[in-house]
Amino acid sequence: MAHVIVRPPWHLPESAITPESVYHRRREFLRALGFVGGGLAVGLPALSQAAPQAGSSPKGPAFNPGSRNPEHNPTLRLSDESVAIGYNNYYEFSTTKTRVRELVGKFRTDPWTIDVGGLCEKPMKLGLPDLLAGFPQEERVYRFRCVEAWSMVVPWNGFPLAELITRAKPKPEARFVAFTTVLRPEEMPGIARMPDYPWPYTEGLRLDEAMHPLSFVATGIYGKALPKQNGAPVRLVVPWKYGYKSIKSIVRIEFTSKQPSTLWETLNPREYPFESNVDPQVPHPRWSQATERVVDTGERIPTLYLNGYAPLVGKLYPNRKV
Ligand SMILES: Nc1nc2c(c(=O)[nH]1)N[C@H]1C(S)=C(S)[C@@H](COP(=O)(O)O)O[C@H]1N2
Ligand SMILES: [Mo]
Repeated sequence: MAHVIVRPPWHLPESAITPESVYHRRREFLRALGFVGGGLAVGLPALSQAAPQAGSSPKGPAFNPGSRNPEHNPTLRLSDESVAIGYNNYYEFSTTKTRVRELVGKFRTDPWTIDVGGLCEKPMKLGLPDLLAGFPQEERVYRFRCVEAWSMVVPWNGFPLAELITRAKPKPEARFVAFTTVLRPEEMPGIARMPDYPWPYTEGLRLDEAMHPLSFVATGIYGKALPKQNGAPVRLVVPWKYGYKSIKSIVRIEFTSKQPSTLWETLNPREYPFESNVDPQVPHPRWSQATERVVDTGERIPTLYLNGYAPLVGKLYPNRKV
């Protein structure tokens, strides 16, 4: 009962928050986000100078972006980097997307350790250098679809989650993988504002979903180490599921036999069920999922089943009911 008392402004469709007209021109959109001051008409290069990032990249081992894997969406137009790193859902800091990067200053992301354990033969503790040097790095362009009905196209740097899982050697009883975000209320001002949330942020996948070659461990974005607001130093990216499955700033990966609980499913299982595949035919209880707003252009486009990844991952869901 504790977790349903608060009714914060979570997960409203974008159209409910901001008038459509704001999105019709990019410059106006960026102004709405606070990227443009004083009504000056400035171009994008000037914009990024005008908006230095409070959430800069973490210090630490040399970041290696790898080279772009041409198999993934080679023809998609990338979203503006300034939007991807300035329009963030990270509730540990703020529920206001444009505020997150202003509030990450105290968050320490170096040193960092991921504890891999549970039902596996080779539990491990992995530091960021282990992740950067111990796995084959590459860049992948992925569609990214938030449950709130907006989307981006983002180049992530990192490696397939399957590489890490294989190394941990899950036991035969392992059927799920549970992920946990770091819990540091002293550095994360949003936590105290939402005391009824079941922190830390948790997420999970079936083991076969986690082993799918599309499931990605990201340490970078746009060829640079992840900014704190995007989940530094390491996060998950599951491009065929709603964005909240792509958990940020991971400290624990655990193999389990039972389906793990997740923050969003605990808060509201009807709206945020464990599976949470992108599906235009399954509306959110409070809004349609048939279309999505491309965040940087304002264009509205149809949403694709499994976010366009059905040819690759559709066979994981033979019993889809629509
Ligand atoms: N720990 C944590 N991970 C999180 C979230 C969060 O609030 N906390 N928000 C999720 C949601 S709703 C989305 S849409 C994406 C946003 O990722 P981005 O800010 O890099 O675009 O992160 C996901 N991962
Ligand atoms: Mo989201």
